[in-house]
Amino acid sequence: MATTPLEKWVEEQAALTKPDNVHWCDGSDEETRKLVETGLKKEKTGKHNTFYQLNPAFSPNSYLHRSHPSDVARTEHLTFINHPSKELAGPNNNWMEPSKAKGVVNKLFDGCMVGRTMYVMPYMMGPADSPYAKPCVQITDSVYVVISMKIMTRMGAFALKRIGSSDSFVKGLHSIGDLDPKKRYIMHFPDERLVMSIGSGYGGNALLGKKCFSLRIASYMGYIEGWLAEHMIVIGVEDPEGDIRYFLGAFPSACGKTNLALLAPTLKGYKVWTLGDDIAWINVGPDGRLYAINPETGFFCVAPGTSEKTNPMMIETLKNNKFYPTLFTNTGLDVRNNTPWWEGFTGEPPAELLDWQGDEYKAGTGKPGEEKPAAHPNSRFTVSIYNCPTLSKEFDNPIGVPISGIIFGGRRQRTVPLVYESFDWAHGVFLASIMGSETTTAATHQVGVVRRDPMAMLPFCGYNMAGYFRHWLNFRSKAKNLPKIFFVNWFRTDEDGNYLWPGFRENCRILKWMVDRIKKSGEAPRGGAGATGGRAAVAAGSGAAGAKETPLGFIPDASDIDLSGGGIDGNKLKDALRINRGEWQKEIEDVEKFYSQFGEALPQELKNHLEKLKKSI
Ligand code: OXD
Ligand code: MN
Repeated sequence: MATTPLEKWVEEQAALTKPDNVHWCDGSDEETRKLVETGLKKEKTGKHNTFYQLNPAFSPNSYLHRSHPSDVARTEHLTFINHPSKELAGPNNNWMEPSKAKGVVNKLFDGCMVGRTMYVMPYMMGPADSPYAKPCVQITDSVYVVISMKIMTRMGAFALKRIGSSDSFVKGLHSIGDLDPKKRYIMHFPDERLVMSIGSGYGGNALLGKKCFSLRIASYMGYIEGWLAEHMIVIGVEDPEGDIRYFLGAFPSACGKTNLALLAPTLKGYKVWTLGDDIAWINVGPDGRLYAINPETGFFCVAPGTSEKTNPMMIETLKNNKFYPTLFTNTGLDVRNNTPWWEGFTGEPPAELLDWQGDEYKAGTGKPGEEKPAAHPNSRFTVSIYNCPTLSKEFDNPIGVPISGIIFGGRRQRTVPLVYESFDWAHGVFLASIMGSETTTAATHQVGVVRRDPMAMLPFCGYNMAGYFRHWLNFRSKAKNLPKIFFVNWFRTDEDGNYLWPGFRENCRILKWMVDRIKKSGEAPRGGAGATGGRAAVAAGSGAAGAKETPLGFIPDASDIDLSGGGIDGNKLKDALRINRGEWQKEIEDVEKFYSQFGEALPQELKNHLEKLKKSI
């Protein structure tokens, strides 16, 4: 007999989905071990085993998972934000009237767990003792999802304790259903703090603490409550004096976000400390500055391209498996070594290789449409952040870290300079609102076309983006000593399509320029001796941290970037820093089209900035 709102909710979901058993997860290591064992045997629900044990000499406690071939990425066209009004969902979201949406999914949930076990997972997003953390409960019928959530969140009885007899917890109901894409929906009900997801086991669709709650629902909660939930990495950059400044970084999927979060700098004396690679919750802290926590405890990363060269710290993270299982999803399998393999991991494919569907690997012809990768381009690994050798000692700090800089980036071959800095907060919000990026495979849409992706939040903002932009602008009066706002594009190419900037570990040189800009403006690092108050006017040009004023903001000269010991071509760097005015005229037309969807709701201040940019370009 249910006595608390939580028990009552679980009872109702069990009555709807009709599982054979209900298992309340305690989040213990013993439970994890038993569930992995279950996954190593055949589950009744799928053709494949859930997990295949990989070579412990490569990474202890690691498993390969092969998904249904149609279930390999987020499905944005089946993702809905069901506010009572369409206006509140905005042109940036799919919308259904809430009771209609419930009708659609309730039919699919009805009896979907017959013959299966229902797992009830109490978990926290954020450190359990953080005032900014949120208690949640997700129900699922997938062992893969339970193990993934165990890696990605803080799961256990402490979440139950925090919920107690209250009704204030975030609810997630998930079933893989029959994995039929025609019966797949990811439905969000922001008013009820509820997500209902059926028909997919893919991370972004099925780990409901991640994109669904920590971005879509949480961004709306932040709008109401005065904070921000953002698609951002959190890092600390340590300089040779040992001072650490914290940055946030927003990039659309597969733009090098994780590589930046675990950067191993090539510049002597610099270190990057990792706090998060995907999501940041940002609050105004006790001293009025912005503070960020990462609500997650793991990485869910694109595997292809990850190597000793591109991300040595991530390779160490994968091999350094101490606490939790590590999952590899839809990678290839090196049969002789029983290790995962993906394009870009090592030079040549191994001699005996299975592709991501478990078939013998046969290289394609290489013609467009006929490439046959061994690993799915959106294959992933799920690994605990506590394995990370560069994990910041502030990671579990309940109030998070004070933010000195925010970096926005995208993938643009021709248009966007390598780095620039906004004139001020509002100008930075404007520039972030017009961000665009060439698309990748993390969501199922066409690859390689530019899509506008403000703050890298287009697929994740749980309400009308016009209101979201206004919310960002309002931090001017809510917070003190706002961070500087920077923009980067690691992907600028020459006429022949060759990259102009080496990227990866060399990106530390751009971070150094940012740190110098912050230092020059008079901000002290955390715990540093200098004043944290009023920012001195930033002189343009000349010397360390130099920059010149351009229509886009402050842009460094090639000579302002520290190229010591790197063998980096200064002429190419010059090209990478150039504003391509012809491209920007096209860009502005595209932005005008994007802005027009928001009509009158779009803040006038942003329209003014666009007019100004148009004139000066
Ligand atoms: C992700 C994404 O999975 O942004 O992080 O798609
Ligand atoms: Mn992401």
